[in-house]
Amino acid sequence: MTTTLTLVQGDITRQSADAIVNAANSSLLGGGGVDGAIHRRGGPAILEECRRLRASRYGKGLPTGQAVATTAGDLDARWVIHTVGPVFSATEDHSALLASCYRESLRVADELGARTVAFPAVSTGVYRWPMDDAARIALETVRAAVTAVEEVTFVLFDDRAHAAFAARLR
Ligand code: AR6
Repeated sequence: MTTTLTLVQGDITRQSADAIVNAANSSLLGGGGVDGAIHRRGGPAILEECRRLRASRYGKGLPTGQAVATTAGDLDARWVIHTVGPVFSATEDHSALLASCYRESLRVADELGARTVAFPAVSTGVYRWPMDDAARIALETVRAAVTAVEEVTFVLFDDRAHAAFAARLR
């Protein structure tokens, strides 16, 4: 089955989907950007579950490129899938890890039975990945993924991000 790719400009915490992906960090304990917004709007239930994950499976934190699900709290979704993007480096190529974030998030979505998934542009904020290259990796990876997810929506925060993804989607 083919997955429909859709682009939306806006705030991912206002999106309705089975699963909303969070651009988290390894600690799973919150931060700025998308992560801060998700915990603010999603409420304390998400952080509680993240703390439990840190106390059990992910004592050392969630490794870069991997993904794990929690409740979505008060968000209009059933789950938040937390993934940790790589920090951009001009000297080392971490593209495979960024691709892994999308692939692993979809794998977790499949395990959950999620049919609609909303992604932010992972690593393009605090982690400084150039938007155009991040859009290429995101779209190529999701297009190539073998998944039962029916619709992937990229929720891009501003004009520039939306334009970069739109140019790559054509
Ligand atoms: N909805 C959609 N996109 C957003 C939103 C939002 N509400 N807020 C920001 N963006 P970032 P990263 C865009 O920094 O680069 C956190 O502190 C933003 O403009 O959220 O993967 C974590 O805890 C950018 O294009 O994630 C980690 O420590 C994109 O989302 C670290 O930042 C990703 O920006 C992760 O950095």
